[in-house]
Amino acid sequence: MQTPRALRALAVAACAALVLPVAPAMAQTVLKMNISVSQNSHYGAAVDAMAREVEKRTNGRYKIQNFYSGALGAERESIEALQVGTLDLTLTSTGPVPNFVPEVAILDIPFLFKDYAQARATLDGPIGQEMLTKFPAKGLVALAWGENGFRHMTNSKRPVNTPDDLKGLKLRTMENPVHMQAYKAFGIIPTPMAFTEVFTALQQGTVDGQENPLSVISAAKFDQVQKYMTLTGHVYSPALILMSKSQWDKLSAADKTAFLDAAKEAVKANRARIDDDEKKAVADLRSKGMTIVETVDKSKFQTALAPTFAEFGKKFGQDNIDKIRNFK
Ligand code: EAX
Repeated sequence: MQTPRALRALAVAACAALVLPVAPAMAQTVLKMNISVSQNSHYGAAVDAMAREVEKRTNGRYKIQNFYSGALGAERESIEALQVGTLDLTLTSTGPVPNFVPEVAILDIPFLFKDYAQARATLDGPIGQEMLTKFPAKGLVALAWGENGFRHMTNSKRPVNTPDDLKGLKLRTMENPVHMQAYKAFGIIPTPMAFTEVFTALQQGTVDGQENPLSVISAAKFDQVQKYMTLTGHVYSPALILMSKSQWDKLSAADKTAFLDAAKEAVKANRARIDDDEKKAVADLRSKGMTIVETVDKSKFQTALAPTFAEFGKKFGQDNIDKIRNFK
């Protein structure tokens, strides 16, 4: 039997419920972000930082759910999904990007960037920022330049000390026209393939080798399917944090700023992880059984590419190439 006291309390609560407005539960929008490599990587560090920062800077109104190792598709598929709005965000290499925004292709020319500092300064500077303005017309918003890293050659056949050692190797490449054109000049048989298929292709010998930055070679455990690596550093591979324009257009001005600031923090985490991988990965991969050629005469590889550089000069304009190469 309820006491008079309890009954009174109940009556008061009922009245309050009728009179006082109930604070609406805070609406939270969950956005999906997909990457091609594992969480324990330079991309995983970036997108996890992005998720933390977005939730913090929007007071929980936006939450990013991250998908790793190409769970929602490889890089080109992710970009297509952003365009049709079935995916919200991705961190992708520039590999497949020229298929969508051709102006970016120039960045994939071999030996264009001298080192990480010069590459980062160029992308964070007017040349890189101007390129980001080309994306909205393709249904994409480029929030920031991330990084994949300087790419190196691996294979299962033989050590590579000079370009001649590359002749006849069937090498997986990104779906990138500039890379494929250049690698042909080395006598490589370029085999474009989505990243999500590479480990199996190496394991089954469908291809002899591949080329990627140390961060990717480590994260993807390519030491398990590749015997030889040479630190060619033949291409600097930028990356991009992309958002679907349809999702971006729904953001308030304040939330647009929050996403841009979060992307900046993501890039800091991305580059810091790469700096760390660059220090540790060679010893780690060697300890796992890889035979690694650390010092190569890069001028030999550049000489082998001379005819292709001339073609790139015509295609992109030598002055545009020099502007990037000489940017400080
Ligand atoms: O962006 O496809 C590649 O080789 C890329 O380097 C990888 O997906 C990370």
